[in-house]
Amino acid sequence: MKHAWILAAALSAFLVPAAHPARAEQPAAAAVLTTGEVKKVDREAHKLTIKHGPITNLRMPPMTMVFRVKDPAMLDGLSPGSQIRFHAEEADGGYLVTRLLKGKGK
Ligand SMILES: [Cu+2]
Repeated sequence: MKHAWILAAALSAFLVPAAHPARAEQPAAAAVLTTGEVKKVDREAHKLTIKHGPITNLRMPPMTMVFRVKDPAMLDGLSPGSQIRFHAEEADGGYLVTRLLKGKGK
């Protein structure tokens, strides 16, 4: 009986810290925002050309490239020269902006 209690205590001490990092990493990756400047807005094709900074979650260096946007409403109020922060993911052999905020941030 005493042995079972010690085993349970040892197990819970081992499991609790191990569960922690996995829980913390998930939302962090989706929250990565990259700064960029809009170069071109294509409302018909739902595409944006962005001169972007390093995209850590995609391991991509700074460059100017075309992204598709998840929601065409993301293009509202954007024009060449707009400063944005965005999150992009790899999708369908291209890159998709899944979140977009206007402005440079702080
Ligand atoms: Cu790029």
